[in-house]
Amino acid sequence: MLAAGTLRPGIVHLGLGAFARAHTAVFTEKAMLATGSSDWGIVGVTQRSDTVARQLEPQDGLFTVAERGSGAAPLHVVSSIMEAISGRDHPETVVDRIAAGATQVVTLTVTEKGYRIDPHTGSLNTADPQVQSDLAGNPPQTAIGQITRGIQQRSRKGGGPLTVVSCDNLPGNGELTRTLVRAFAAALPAAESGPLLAWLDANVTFPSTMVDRMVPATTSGDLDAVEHELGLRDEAAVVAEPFMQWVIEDNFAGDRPAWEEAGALFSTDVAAWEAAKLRLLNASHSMLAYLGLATGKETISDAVGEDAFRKACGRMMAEDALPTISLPAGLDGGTYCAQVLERFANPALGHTTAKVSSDGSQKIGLRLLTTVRASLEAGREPRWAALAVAAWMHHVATTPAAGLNDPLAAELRAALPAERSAASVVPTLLGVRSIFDAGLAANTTFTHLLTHWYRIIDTDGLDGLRKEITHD
Ligand code: CS2
Repeated sequence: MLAAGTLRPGIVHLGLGAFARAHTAVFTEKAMLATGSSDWGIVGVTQRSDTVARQLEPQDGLFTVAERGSGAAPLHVVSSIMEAISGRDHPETVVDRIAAGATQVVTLTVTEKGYRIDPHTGSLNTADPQVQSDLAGNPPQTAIGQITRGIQQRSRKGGGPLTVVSCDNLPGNGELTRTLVRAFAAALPAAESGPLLAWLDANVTFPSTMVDRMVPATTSGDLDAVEHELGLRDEAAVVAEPFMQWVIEDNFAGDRPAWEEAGALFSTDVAAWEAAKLRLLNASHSMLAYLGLATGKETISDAVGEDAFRKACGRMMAEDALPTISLPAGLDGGTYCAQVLERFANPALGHTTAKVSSDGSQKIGLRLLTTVRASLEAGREPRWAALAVAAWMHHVATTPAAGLNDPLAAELRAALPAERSAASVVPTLLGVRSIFDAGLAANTTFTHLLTHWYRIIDTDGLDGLRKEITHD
């Protein structure tokens, strides 16, 4: 453990959820311990609620990581977080911390929807009311608003260079974050945007990364189990699988932690790592979540325990996704897919299908439709990826309004027809332009596949799926 009171605040982390605590905070602690440095203390910022900040505050930022599954390490208390701030309640403090001289790096895990992307332009959604409020000069509530205002204050103080490291499951997450931050800066009054953009372009870099670790939501049962083992109640404890991976583009404007000492890989090929992870691991994860929900499977390990679903995932990865990606050097496709299925099967993790199903409107485009488009363009039928998309459609059409955990829930519900058959649901949801482009929606191969699978899920359920998947 790092000695209490010795840390200096080198990193501001936006989005202090369970993932960040089990991934970014662990890598950073390991890097400091390996190099004897204390310069990379993390100032953690919660985004939408202050819960984690309130939990960590009386614990001096300390929290436990409980690994679950074969090869799990003993409980580990992580000591790299030196301050936890509620970004909702103290946005100005967040801006100050980003502008502070000691801060060299901003990391972020705010999930796909946290970026406020306009799906039609791929840039910042300036119609979003919170983005508008941030642009109007109110204390910034969005991650992009906080970063840009922090950079602005830093530039005005004549501060040093800064590196912004996105750690979310988005392709080209560094370049994307740069685009969004620049779009925010460009939308400010000209007297502000000119100098800000010039400073930003000269002093701030945005490396891309690929992050990987399965981290379920912590349950009260997990907290009790940790208390039993630790002898202390830790309200901020997180559970995670033993596996963890971080691939980072080495494009830092200033100094950085020696994350490679903690097992991170610095690579010039992050895009290939990210595409492989999204189209293989995350795509299968979503497939299992929606098929699992349709057939009463509570966890991902239950879902992958169903032979037919395991087979469907395997075939989606091998037949649909793999031919659409160029794997990075050092990654063997077959081994990776087998390892992914084995990780999903971890019975101790308790990763719920409900949790992985959340925010589908933000995920299926990146995880599944990329494969669908590339396959269709190459003249192949994306049979298995279409099954996953049909399962998502079924989830949207059959989940009661209040239960649909998705930022587009209202729009999706409003689009749905009163009569919910394959023939009505599939074309209606294909009409949601923020998810499906017109070309994809008009593609008859894709529409037929979706209708075929939707019908089986909806009318024949698990038995029908078993028959269709295994006889094929
Ligand atoms: C999951 C991911 O919830 C989800 O959408 O697919 O959070 C997944 O567990 C991680 O990306 C694994 O690295």
